[in-house]
Amino acid sequence: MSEELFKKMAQSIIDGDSDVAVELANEAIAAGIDPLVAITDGFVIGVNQVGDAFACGDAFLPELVMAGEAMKAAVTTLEPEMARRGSERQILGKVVLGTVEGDIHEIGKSLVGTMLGASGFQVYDLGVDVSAEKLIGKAVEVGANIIAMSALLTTTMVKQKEVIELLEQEGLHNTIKVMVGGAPVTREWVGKIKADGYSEDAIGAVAVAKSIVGAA
Ligand code: B1M
Repeated sequence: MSEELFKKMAQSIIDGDSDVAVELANEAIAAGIDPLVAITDGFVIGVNQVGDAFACGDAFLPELVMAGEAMKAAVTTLEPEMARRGSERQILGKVVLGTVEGDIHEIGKSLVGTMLGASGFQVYDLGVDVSAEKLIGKAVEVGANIIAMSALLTTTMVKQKEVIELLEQEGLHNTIKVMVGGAPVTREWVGKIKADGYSEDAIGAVAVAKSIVGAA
């Protein structure tokens, strides 16, 4: 039964149909399906398909925009349930989160924020297109343990490097650690820019954040 639902979820994103995507997300909650599984086995399959079609010229920007909107609507519907399921309530650390400057992809970043929040981190989500100065300024203001940055474009990944360089220049990298992620980010890149943690997905991001604050 879930398989059928997951297929419909993927199709709702391919169709760019936000109403159907929200309906299916609510159906998953009512059926007791883990919201993260609904995202990864259902909705993400559709958004990846649209992304691949866009990359090879079989889909165009309007389709990408509509798929993104439907994806966002589905994830926003599932987020409260994800947060509700988070069992750990003790504050493990403070995380300042954002998508890097020049980059407006927000869905994966928000998912990482929700998972971190549900796992006991206090998350300050600064949104998308966030400059190095804003990320570092907020981290200093709230006494954050971690700056977490998402980048979805090969052209904006370099901003992750700039944040780390600025932290080092200001002598703050010892106290504020950096986690990075996003589709184009690789382990090789993480090593090159001297980030303190990297994960491929939102679940892994929780484990990485815990290990950074010594709560693993
Ligand atoms: Co854009 N886009 N997009 N897009 N878009 C990509 C990323 C692309 C790969 C599509 C493609 O060509 N195949 C391509 C990038 C190519 C490249 O540089 N390598 C691309 C492009 C080219 C563009 C534009 C330049 C298009 C244009 O205007 N010509 C433009 C750029 C705008 C900008 O940012 N300045 C653009 C715009 C958009 C929309 C606005 C239309 C829309 C975003 C809507 C929104 O976010 N509200 C959009 C979408 C939807 C996509 C795809 C299809 C889907 C992204 C997504 O939401 N995935 C994407 C193709 C793809 O990824 N398959 C694509 C679902 C999400 C759950 O996954 O974000 O990867 P993801 O997050 C994952 C992991 O990466 C990880 O965990 C998450 C959950 O598992 N993760 C972290 C993410 N951040 C993390 C941080 C961590 C740890 C893990 O620690 C800190």
